[in-house]
Amino acid sequence: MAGFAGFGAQSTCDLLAISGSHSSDLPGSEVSTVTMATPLEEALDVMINTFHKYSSKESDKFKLKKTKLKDLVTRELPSFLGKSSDEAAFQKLMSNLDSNKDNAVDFQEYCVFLSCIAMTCNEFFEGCPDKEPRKK
Ligand SMILES: [Ca+2]
Repeated sequence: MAGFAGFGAQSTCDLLAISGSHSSDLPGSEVSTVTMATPLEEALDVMINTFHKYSSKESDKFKLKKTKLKDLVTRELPSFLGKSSDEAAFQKLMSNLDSNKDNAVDFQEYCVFLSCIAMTCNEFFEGCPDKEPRKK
């Protein structure tokens, strides 16, 4: 992926080479396999790009201030927010995420946030294996 920060084309090729010969059974598919990201790689790309989409509007491009975090959660994670979009609940979320108390959410704190959501979703769906793991 073009926007995959830190993952140059060369290192992506190396990773694919390490992962074995899964493309060899499809003749002529080597080029597309190298350039095409897997769903997980795409998910990571989306995680990174979503952060920068909002952080790039700030004076510090590597942090999300409270208003931008609120924009991100409201627009990108609407099912997480649900109907509890009151200010107090959001202030609590912000204070929980801001582990170093600098009044901003940096990329590391954002990753912890997404990991927590992923773990919560995983625990939720462990109890109902027949359900489609798409919606809460
Ligand atoms: Ca912080």
